[in-house]
Amino acid sequence: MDEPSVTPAQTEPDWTQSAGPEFVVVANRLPVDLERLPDGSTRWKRSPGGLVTALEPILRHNNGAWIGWPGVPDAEVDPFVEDGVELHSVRLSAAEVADYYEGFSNATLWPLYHDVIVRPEYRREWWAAYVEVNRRFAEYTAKIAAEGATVWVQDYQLQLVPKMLRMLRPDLTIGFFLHIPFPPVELFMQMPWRTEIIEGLLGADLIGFHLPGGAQNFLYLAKRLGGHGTSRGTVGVRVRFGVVQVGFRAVRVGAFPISISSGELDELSRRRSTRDRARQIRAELGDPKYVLLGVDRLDYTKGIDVRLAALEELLAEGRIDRENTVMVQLATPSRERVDSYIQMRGDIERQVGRINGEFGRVGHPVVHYLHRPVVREELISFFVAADAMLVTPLRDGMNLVAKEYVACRSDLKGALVLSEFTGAAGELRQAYLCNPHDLDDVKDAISEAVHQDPEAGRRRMRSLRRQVLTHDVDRWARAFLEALSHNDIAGSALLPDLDLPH
Ligand code: GDG
Repeated sequence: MDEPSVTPAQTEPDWTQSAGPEFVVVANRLPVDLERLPDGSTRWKRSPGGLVTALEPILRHNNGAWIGWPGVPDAEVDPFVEDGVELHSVRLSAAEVADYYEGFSNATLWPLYHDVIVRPEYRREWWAAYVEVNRRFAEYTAKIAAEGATVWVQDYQLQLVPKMLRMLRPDLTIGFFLHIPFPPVELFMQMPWRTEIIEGLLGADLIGFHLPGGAQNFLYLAKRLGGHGTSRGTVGVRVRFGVVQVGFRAVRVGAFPISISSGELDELSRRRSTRDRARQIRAELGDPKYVLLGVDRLDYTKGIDVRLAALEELLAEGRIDRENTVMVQLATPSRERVDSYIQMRGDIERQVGRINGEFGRVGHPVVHYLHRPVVREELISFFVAADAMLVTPLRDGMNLVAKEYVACRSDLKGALVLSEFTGAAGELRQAYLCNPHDLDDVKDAISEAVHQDPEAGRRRMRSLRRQVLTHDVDRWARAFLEALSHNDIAGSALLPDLDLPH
């Protein structure tokens, strides 16, 4: 995010001579964002993320391509090559951004898949745009992929692409990975287009989720909805041991918990410049005894309100000392045109104001709140500076911030407070785990983390780091792609012991 702007060195290959890429990533967004400047000109800005870092070498070695939206409506961009990877832009109109992206993706699917924290809106015109845009991505992929290529489709915005693509190009190997939770049947059944979505996903050869629970939810729904319904009832579907048998085709389903570039973060966090900046941050905060930190996209799933409510009560009860404790909340702007996000931003900013009004002093607020992205180096310094990291989502597919904090603590200091409702909680068992729906539990976890015995804290951090440093994002990508390339591996190897009703 917010990295220095760059204009990638663009080279114009001769597309007519190309046999097409053998490995294609299809995602809602490209790994670079197009920016429109006030004077009407445009430039590219890198949007580095774990996914890009993990996939870049694989893309480069396999004559790879990335298909995605460049981030601004109505942009006509020719394909270009950056760092050995072909980047192909899919054009979205302003109306499609509103209906497919802000509407169906972020006001229907996002809340439905996150346990309906906010009520999902089911609008037929949004669905129509979702189908249309998914078709455009599928057609584009079908047009450029080499014969027999491997295609990896990413995330909830593109769930119809696997089936559409298979119909256009049966020669392709298709993988799909969902980055957010997959909901239980009782919630998913709300979706008016539930059959279309399940069948869309079943077009893949391998469907990956972060956790076995999501995979299990999907398998149950595949059995219930796949191959049923009106005109689609011609194909039989059987579900056994992590494999959905769709006619003659086997679709494998598995859990692949994503991670981060742990080694790189570890290295960056040890640098002198990072540590100096971390000390400086603490000094700027008034050298308090305890620095608490939250880092999130400003999203209602992240439970920013939960941790603020817990802090407010802990301060009121004197369990946390207002004189020597400071909290920093970095909240990256997100989905700012979606109604529920506008409402939530107001609520959180009122909460911050109330806490500071009640417990702060002039020149010494208790909560420092930033509603803007910070550059990566600065973020790493914040991780190094914080005594306790508060990660309290009501629901989160994985939560990379929790893993990033751990990767940055080679000093074995610091404590992680982590919601049980994140995917990361499955691996980070030595965190101070809490139920974000139980405010007393969150308060206890924060208080324990802040007042932890240093030796016990070091033991916990050592164990957390062992997990994060040995399970990085490369390992995640390799595990998925190896499973995808070995069609003969039974799904049971990926997802053992599924106890499914038949
Ligand atoms: C989705 C799923 C799943 C945040 N603020 C700044 C900044 N960030 C970076 C963090 C982290 C990333 O953004 C956020 O990742 P999360 O995993 O925490 O959350 P989502 O954006 O909701 O991601 C999630 C993930 O996909 C991957 O599958 O884990 O569950 O919801 O890397 O560090 N980076 C910079 N400045 C900021 O201000 N540079």
